[in-house]
Amino acid sequence: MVESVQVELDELYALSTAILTRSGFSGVHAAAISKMLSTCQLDDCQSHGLFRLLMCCQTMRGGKIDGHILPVVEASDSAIVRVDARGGMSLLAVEAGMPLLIEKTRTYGIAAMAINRCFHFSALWPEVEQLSAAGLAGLAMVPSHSWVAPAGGKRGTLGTNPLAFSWPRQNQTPFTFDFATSGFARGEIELYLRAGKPLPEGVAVDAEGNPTTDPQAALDGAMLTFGGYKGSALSIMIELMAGPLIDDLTSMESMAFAEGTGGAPYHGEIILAFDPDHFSGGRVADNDARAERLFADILDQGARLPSQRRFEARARNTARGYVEMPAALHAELSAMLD
Ligand code: NDP
Ligand code: PYC
Repeated sequence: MVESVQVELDELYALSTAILTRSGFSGVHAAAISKMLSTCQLDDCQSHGLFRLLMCCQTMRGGKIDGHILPVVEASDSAIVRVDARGGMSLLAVEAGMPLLIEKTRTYGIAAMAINRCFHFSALWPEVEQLSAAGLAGLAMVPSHSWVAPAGGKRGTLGTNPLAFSWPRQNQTPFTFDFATSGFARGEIELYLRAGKPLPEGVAVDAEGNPTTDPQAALDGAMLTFGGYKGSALSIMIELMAGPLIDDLTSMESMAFAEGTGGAPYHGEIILAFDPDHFSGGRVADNDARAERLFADILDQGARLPSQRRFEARARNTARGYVEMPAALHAELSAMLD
């Protein structure tokens, strides 16, 4: 049983910005990162909430990131928005390009944002939910480091490669999912290690390629994709779409670039956006109702929609004014300011 502490919502952002600025990030980078981390923590996303401050600080110590550089949005008259993060953290680049992505999607019906040369550590759902909040459907993907073996292999080639999708709904929280294409996110395995808990079967192999439930052996060996060859194929697609397609690094290349310094992977990100007004031949209301019948039939069976747990956590934590997080993590983060 992991001992937890209650942390007031105001403290999340303040603790995060204080740690990041002390670590060497500029005020604007610290603000963008802290907004992401406290948003995730509010929704009880433990693996990509304030826990990821440790990865951000390790990235700074690794010496390859520029904690002050500002992204540049490149001019273009096509449906593609290109943002050069110039070796900084991804989140300011997303903020810089998102308004133009939304504008171009409304103009063309479909548009894409390619972010290049960014360090990336975060969840993707807050990004695709900016699109669904604007009435658009969004799909985002990134590679990471080559920690994950392809189906049938036993050596890390692929990243944990998250895929996120969000679909706008009238007067409701959106339909959103966001998951690693590895069976477990690496952050989740790190949390198992910290909690002293064994992994479930089928998540990883050790350095000799034997199945393991030991989190440290999994981190030292290779992680496995979810769904066997199906998750493996999706993961390869993400390598291609957020790597060579947008002229950026694969997870293997990101790992080589890191030269063992640890911290966040360095690569690109692609975000695709779709405007239902352009696709639905003017029958948006009919198509909204069709989507709602689909969701209703799922819920009717007692199944839940992805992100339902997250939205419930947000409502609960907002109402009570605090989140719960592992006491050891909170103590470790607080000690970083001593
Ligand atoms: P999870 O396995 O925790 O959850 C994946 C998704 O499935 C969520 O949308 C979740 O909704 C939903 N879900 C879970 N259980 C059910 C269920 N029983 N029925 C329906 N839906 C369900 O995600 P991961 O651990 O794989 O990833 C966690 C985060 O890590 C993601 O935000 C991802 O972006 C991030 N990540 C980032 C990486 C990077 O390189 N930047 C790499 C890998 C991961 P709910 O939240 O409501 O439970
Ligand atoms: O949890 O797999 C992960 C991860 C990689 C980069 C950031 N998070």
